[in-house]
Amino acid sequence: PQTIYLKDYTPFGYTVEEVHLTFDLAPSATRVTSRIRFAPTPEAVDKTFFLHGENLSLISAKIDGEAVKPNPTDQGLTCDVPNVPFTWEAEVQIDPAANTALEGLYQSNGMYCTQCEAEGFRKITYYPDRPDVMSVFTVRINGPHPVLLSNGNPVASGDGWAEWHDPWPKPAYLFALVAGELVAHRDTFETMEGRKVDLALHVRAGDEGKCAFGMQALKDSMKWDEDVYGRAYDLDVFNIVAVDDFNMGAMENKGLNIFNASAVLASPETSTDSNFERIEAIIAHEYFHNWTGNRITCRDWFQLCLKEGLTVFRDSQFTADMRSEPVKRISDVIVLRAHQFPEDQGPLAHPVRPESFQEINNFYTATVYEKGAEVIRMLKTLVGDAGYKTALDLYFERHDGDAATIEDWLAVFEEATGRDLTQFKRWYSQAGTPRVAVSDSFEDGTYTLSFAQHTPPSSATPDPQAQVIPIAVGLLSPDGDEVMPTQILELTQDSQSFSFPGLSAKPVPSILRGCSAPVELEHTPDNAFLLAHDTDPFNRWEAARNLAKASLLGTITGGTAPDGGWLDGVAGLLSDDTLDPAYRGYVFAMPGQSQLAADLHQAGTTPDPDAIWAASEVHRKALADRMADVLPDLYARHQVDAPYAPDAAQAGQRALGNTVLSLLSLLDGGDAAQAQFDGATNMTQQLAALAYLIRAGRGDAALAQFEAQWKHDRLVMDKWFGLQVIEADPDDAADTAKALTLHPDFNWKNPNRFRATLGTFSGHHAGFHAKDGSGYTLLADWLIKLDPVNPQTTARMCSAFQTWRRYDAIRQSMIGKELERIAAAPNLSRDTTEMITRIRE
Ligand code: B3K
Ligand code: ZN
Repeated sequence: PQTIYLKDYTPFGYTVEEVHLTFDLAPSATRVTSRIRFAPTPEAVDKTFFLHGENLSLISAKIDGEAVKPNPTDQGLTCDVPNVPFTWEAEVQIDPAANTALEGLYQSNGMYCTQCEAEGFRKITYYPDRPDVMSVFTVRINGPHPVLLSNGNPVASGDGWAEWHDPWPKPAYLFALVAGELVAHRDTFETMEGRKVDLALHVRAGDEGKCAFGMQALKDSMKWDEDVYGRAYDLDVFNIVAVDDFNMGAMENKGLNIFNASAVLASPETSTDSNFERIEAIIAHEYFHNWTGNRITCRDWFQLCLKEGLTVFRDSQFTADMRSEPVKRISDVIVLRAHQFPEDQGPLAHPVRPESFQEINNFYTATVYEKGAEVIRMLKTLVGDAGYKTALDLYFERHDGDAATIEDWLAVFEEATGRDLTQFKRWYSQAGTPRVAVSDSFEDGTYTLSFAQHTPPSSATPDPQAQVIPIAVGLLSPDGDEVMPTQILELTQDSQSFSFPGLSAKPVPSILRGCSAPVELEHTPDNAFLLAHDTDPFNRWEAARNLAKASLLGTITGGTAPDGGWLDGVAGLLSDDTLDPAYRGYVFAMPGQSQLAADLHQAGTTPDPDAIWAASEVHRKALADRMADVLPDLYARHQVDAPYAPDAAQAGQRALGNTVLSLLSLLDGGDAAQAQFDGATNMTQQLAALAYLIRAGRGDAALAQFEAQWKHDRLVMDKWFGLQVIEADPDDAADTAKALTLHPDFNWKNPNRFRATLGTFSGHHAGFHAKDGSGYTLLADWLIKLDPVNPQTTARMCSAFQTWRRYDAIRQSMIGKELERIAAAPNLSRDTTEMITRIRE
């Protein structure tokens, strides 16, 4: 496959003045007619008229009404064209029914929908399918479907047809079309500019009862973007469509967002509190793209973080405002460490702005999204809230309507704040997680903190240079009072010291408060002290986590018993009713098993997945024993009597209640869990209870009952598939997953069901890494089977193997063989080929 480089960027030699598309829908023979007005750019260096096109049958092509014969190339066509503005017309035929890759125009349960980002529009018609080509689209859809939707505003419609016009110039990746038998949940919103917007959520009949929450989340997002960023919506309608078959969460097509049903449909009976929170965040994310992504888009796909990092940052601010800021920060950092750090520290490492790729779909990564958001968070910390606001206003003012770059983004910050961001830009160009070593001293009333930064070299960044690292630090006196509130120290050198005079005793530092930078600290803080006294909720949680980690690592490597300091500290916090229940739930949560494997590897020890599993179990049990007396009361006090609401307050109660129930279940053999299962009136209670029953070895009856109750509901059945896998014992996990793939409802072509089963399995650390290699073989078998059908979902799941070099020689050799077997599969997709090649490097 061909490698594309950032340095090779050249503009297209033509502008597209307008685009008219007509769709005559038919499952296996849809006709797409395009009429596109092109004008050569006088200053263009490259005058080649090249249009992308993939899997298209060209029926006819004309220029200014005259038939032409274009020259096919392997990725599209070229054609001789006049050196003045001209009209290109083409008719192509495509086969949506055969499109299992779910990219371009495809069918999902009889309904037509599209997914064009990143390069799917070329599967719909011939077009310069690149984000820097922006144009105004008018679309006519002919088809016997009650609902016919495209981008922009409705122009006119009749029986069997509809016409849409989108006045905002957009790149082709934001094109969307939906046709089908759908029912609408409607509402309206009035913008701060006084524009009345008709909102609709289109779903399959039967799902009407799952729309209200998503609609509210949309209205909250629209209001929030006005209040916080001053950005109003800009069309007469905003449509959201839920589809069952979708490769990711959702897509921000202009005026017509398309959502994986799992990312929008919610009801108390079928969705957990975490589902509700995730749905709210994804609706916000896609809505926020209207300004950060659509009005200002990316010049080329290397700039993906320009829209994704910023939009993730914006949706995290939104969630923090809607719910709890510290809890949101903690959960974001858990995700960052679990997904982005391993990527940044393994063979898939790449900068936030990559410099080359073979298949761009492989770069919708935790690095581009989550580290991309962290970089913006640091930028805001460094320039301050006011500086950030001025810079963002300038960004919107200057670049509205543009296809922009990271250089453009940083330039507005430099101009708005006067700050030189030359060194800061390394966050966009260097791969790897910086490591920061900390030491300190105290003399004559002056406390000195010294930092040394070091980023391990990688093939993506062989020679990393010092980064600008904002380190939020507070100081506590030995008796636990805060003697210095949070200050931001800017670490810019390889090593650097900061002094704090005028102290009467050596203070206890609280470092990297709020996780102020995506780095790893090399530092042994006084965790028990910080757990008791830190004023920063993030670092207090971090202290509990550090204690748990040290205790677990002690058990894994030295067989020591769970640390009494950790047990006391956590038990104390769990019972402290002055603290937010959701926060307490997080304080209890222990580091994940693959996180422990990463820590062991970092410390130079080969991780043993079975030992990690066993130590985690021992710790859970020790905590349950330690708290045995208080658990029943704690459980009773965190039951919600009020009618179900998916808000943060109730969700926090249930989260803590369920945490307590998980401990109780280790002591009562699952009786309390059975009672909760039997009496559950919402999915949060039902699913948690089911999990603990499975763990207690008495899940069979409940699983059967759950299946009978929810057979008709795909999204709930995804949970049923996933839960059995994730709650299986390590030696059963592969067999459980395998047995589920034989279940009549295992539709492997549906990405949600495939991920619920095989994706969940690859996240079962000890099960996936079972000694006999059965887990590796199972996953490889299924990836080989899925690749010809759906390359994108296959390629994404290959990352389960990215940490393979951490493990022992026998496991490495077993994984190596599976990777080789995947690589050797005939006609392996470009997507999977690139992933496997990079992982094997
Ligand atoms: N922009 C889309 C992701 C498209 C992924 C293409 N493989 C969703 C989002 O980030 O909002
Ligand atoms: Zn996005």
